[in-house]
Amino acid sequence: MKKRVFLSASALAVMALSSAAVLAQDNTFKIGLVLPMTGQQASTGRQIEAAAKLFMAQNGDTVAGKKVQLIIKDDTSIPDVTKRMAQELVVNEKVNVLAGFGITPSALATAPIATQSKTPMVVMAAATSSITQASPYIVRTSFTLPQASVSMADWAPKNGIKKVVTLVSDYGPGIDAEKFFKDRFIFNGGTIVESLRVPMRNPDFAPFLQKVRDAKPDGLFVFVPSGAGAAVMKQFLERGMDKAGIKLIGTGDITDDDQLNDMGDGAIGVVTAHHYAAAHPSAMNKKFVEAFKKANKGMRPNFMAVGGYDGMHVIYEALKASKGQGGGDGLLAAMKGQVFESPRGPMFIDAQTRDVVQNIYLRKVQRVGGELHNVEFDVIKDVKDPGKAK
Ligand code: VNL
Repeated sequence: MKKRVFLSASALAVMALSSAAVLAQDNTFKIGLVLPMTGQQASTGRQIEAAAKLFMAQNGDTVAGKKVQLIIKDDTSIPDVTKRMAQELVVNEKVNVLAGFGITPSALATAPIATQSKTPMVVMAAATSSITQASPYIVRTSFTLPQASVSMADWAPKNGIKKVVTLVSDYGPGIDAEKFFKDRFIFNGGTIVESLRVPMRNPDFAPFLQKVRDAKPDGLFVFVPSGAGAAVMKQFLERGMDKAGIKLIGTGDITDDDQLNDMGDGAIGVVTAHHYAAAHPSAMNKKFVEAFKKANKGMRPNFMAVGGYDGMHVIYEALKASKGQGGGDGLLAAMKGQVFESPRGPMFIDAQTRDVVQNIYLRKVQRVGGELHNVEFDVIKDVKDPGKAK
């Protein structure tokens, strides 16, 4: 009799303990942020991490009664590593959301994990059009290369740039940039003289730029991933290509706000199309840039940072709306169709495509208050990903 009482008491104690553990578990909301923190794409990881932390500092870490926990993993931008880390985050950490993804191959490698585990996957950086089609659990807060490239292909021929050589990084986003720029530019009466592709890892731009010089186009359209723009700019200027009358144009990845200020006066006048500039003149963006710089020893936010900041916004709002009910599917449903003001301007997550609809700005590099900036001079409003129409 005594023994039985003892047993049930201890059984009760075990039950109480385990339900306390369950409660603790239920009360945390885990975001697994997989980013390239080292290696060639480290600036992307650094920008997104800083932005995610700023968002949490500004909005608190308790949402819908849950304690939000950010778990950051460095995938060194190797897709197999990204996938393994995402798997560990889902299986061991039981994360509620996967987020980050610096490059397209990393996002594509992880898509099956999101699908199998029904975990929403917020792509904050990678920008190849097809990514959102790789899993119904993917939501994107960055941009797509077709959005920026088509806008550039409409601007260039109206501004005296009729013969163009394209130069892109030889992988997903570069191939999107080349194709969507080319098709629209030709449709608008322009001529593509040559299309060059450079390796994604450790590119040497010199031999390619020599070819461009010899081809004497009106313009050179470039896409390289964030972090590689400064090298292109340096070699373009060293070869005197600007003086030879070749206009450098591209997506905003080449005049990345993370590097632009160190590119020198040679960058002045370069026109690009993109969704975010640190110089975007809105009250919200001014506050964002100021707070970001203050929290990060003067570092200027770039388009990667805004993708991370808005990704956190989408996650927080989804958690509030679903009140943490309904698991991954509940969260995903609450991410679709969100409309809000971002530091970049108005932003909308298309419920059908789960992709971002946003303004694309035409910007020209200018010196403003002693710093080089992408200064917006025109806007194409509410651009859907042109890649989805196909
Ligand atoms: C990608 C696209 C990566 C644009 C980038 O920088 C970028 C990508 C790291 O999809 O891989 O600027």
